[in-house]
Amino acid sequence: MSEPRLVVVSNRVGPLDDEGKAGGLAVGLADALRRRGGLWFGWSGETDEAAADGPVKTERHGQTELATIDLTPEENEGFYLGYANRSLWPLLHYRLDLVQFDRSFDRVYHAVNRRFAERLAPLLRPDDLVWVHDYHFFPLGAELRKAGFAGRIGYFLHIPFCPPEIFTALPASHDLVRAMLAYDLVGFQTETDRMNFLAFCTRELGGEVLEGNRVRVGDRTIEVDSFPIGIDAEGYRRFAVSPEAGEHEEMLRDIAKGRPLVVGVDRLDYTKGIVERLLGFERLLEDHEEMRGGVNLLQIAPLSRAELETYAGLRTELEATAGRVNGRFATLDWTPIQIMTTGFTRRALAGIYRAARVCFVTPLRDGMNLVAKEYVAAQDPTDPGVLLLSRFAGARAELEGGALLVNPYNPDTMADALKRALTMKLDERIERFEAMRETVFAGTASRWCDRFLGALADVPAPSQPASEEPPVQAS
Ligand code: GDG
Repeated sequence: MSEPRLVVVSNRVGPLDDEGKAGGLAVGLADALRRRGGLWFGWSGETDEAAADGPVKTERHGQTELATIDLTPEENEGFYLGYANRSLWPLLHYRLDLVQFDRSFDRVYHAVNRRFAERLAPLLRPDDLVWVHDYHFFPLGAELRKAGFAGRIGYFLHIPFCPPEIFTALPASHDLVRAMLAYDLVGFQTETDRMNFLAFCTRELGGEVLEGNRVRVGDRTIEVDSFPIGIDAEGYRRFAVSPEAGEHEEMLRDIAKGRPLVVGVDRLDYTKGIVERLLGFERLLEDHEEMRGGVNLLQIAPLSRAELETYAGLRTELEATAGRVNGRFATLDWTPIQIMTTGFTRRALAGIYRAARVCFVTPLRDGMNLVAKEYVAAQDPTDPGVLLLSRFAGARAELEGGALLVNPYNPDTMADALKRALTMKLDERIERFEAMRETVFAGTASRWCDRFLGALADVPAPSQPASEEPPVQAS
């Protein structure tokens, strides 16, 4: 029997080529679809007053079809900029202080999910495996059921799932999680996220955790598991030895004149702890006089969601902090911090990673953080750099054997870890790198995809009644 067709739904679709843009989700999915083929459905990125009646635009790339629809300007405001990025994004990253709730966002979010489902349903075949991604589409599965699709639907959340104490601040939090029960399989990045979700199902919805990674709420039983996302590690390693990477590596080494380079790479987002990182670097220069004039920090931070005030404010704060630290410590021939808000190609980025003695990854909260994995994959095994990793990144669970863990809220621990990384001997660097290399090269994007789709294909057919198995002890 041939493999069922894969249908992926995510907010943005493509690109399928290996250049990619800043953003972890597209990178992982493009890899999966390039290998397996299928249909990728989502928003075109365009807004149009007449979008509600607009066509589904399709493009074929080999075995993969891209299908997109437009949003109206009102939908862009309420669904994407509003509910997804002003309410859910900060909430799920534990930032209640930044959350904005507005009942018009809520209404538009649900209406857009309904319209996506209604436009997608006629394109589906009964035996398709439908895989829905991320916080833009919590209720999409329930809407697809209403539109008549009875096949298997899986859901994967790329960002953290916060504890119920925080999630319940969302008006209609119960309805949103109940809607998620329409999926057959719900996947998270880490065990922590999975346990937070199960805690919501049991404590808030009166559900029971069953054997075999399942939870039952009312008459629905679904499977809930963690699937840490990875990268195309071998592809990234090859990028790192490409001529384009080599040029960037060499250029950076020339500019640094023998000083070690610390690099940060993130979409400009408040969850990434970029300002906190700069404060950690400042503390290094403050407390360790011998480091002054002897190390450079390069922060690559392509602009993201720039229409939102919080993001514009973050850019101002970042530039002001870098300016202040530079003003405080710079000499005629040395500027400690360089910030770039323009992006690079992935090959160039791989060369930058390879030139960097330290990669400084300090999110305040992060679903996974692919930059940490890319840095490891890009290193020269005979002279690898050191990864400084926030204890609040999902990647911590897999990389803590080799990374130096830091608390981004504490500049002192960041300064100490930087000092340790910058003075670390080659044999310890190699040992730490080896501990991470194995994980990064084994837990690839392809493996993530295969594990998720394997689990989805194995769930009992959705039409079967809920199982009668006894509960295990609730979390
Ligand atoms: C979400 C979750 C989760 C960055 N600058 C450039 C560039 N990038 C690429 C990186 C990396 C990607 O963007 C960023 O991925 P992250 O995982 O670090 O973060 P998010 O964008 O927030 O992704 C995250 C991820 O989804 C996957 O599930 O890990 O926790 O928040 O690939 O290399 N790429 C290019 N030029 C740049 O300047 N080409």
